[in-house]
Amino acid sequence: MASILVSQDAGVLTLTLNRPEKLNAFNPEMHQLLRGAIERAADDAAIRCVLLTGAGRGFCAGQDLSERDVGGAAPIDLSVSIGSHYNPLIRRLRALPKPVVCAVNGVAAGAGANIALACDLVLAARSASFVQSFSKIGLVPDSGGTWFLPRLVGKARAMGLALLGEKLSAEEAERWGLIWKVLDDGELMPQASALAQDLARGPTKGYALLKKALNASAGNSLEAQLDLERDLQREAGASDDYREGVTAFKEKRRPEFKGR
Ligand code: T3D
Repeated sequence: MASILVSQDAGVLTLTLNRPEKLNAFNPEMHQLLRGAIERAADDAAIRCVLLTGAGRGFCAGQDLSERDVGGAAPIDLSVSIGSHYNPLIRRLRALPKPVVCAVNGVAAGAGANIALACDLVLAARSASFVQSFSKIGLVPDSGGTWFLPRLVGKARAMGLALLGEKLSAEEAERWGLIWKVLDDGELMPQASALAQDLARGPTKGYALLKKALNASAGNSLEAQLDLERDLQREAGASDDYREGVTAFKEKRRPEFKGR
């Protein structure tokens, strides 16, 4: 079985992490397949939203630790794995000019938790949980964790999550503003798919621009952000979808966006 399942329907590319016996922990093949799928999503105009989820009872347990040989005396350089796999994945998810919905179906641990946080809209099953498990094995939160966490939940909670490595329930994650919404387990995939299909019918170009603006804001002054908004609005205003949106509003009908 492939370690990533890929399906496409109604403008949505669904990517399912598929190593359920390891709670969908990452190995090199999984990184490679996920990379190819996200590149396809970027290049194919028919794909207007990506939905990421996991097979089985977990979402993703981060790096597959059974692949790490820590028995010898030779120094271990994890920067190679981070630099060649995890960092490019986070950059690709953030830069993808289409919305990425993450349906966290179960435990999301280590890099698995932070990959979820790198997505644009995070939904979680009520039974799911988030664990910054890195400190339990002597590591530092990676895959953007030290950037996302303090921005999403503040430094005190980020520090608690990182130092203690305790499970945070999906409900608590929602209350803390770490994720968008918690859903009953049986509702997660139907609602995540419906949401992804709605987004796939939306103004894709506008979504890409708003994603760029929000992702840039954490590093910008208000002055710089106002200038960026002006420039992105120039682009959005030149899109077919803007014309369609305003026309549909005036004609009191639903807009039919083409994504450009
Ligand atoms: O190395 C590099 O490239 C650097 C990059 C690092 C990025 C990282 O992600 S580092 C963090 C790695 N991940 C972890 O430390 C999480 C390890 N897993 C856990 O702490 C727990 O499994 C969970 C909290 C995620 C879930 O706990 P629980 O009790 O629900 O499940 P379990 O019984 O622990 O796990 C079920 C099976 O999945 C089990 O296999 P078994 O005994 O039934 O054959 C377990 O070994 C396996 N599993 C879970 N996580 C991993 C894993 N196998 C390999 N790698 C894992 N990360």
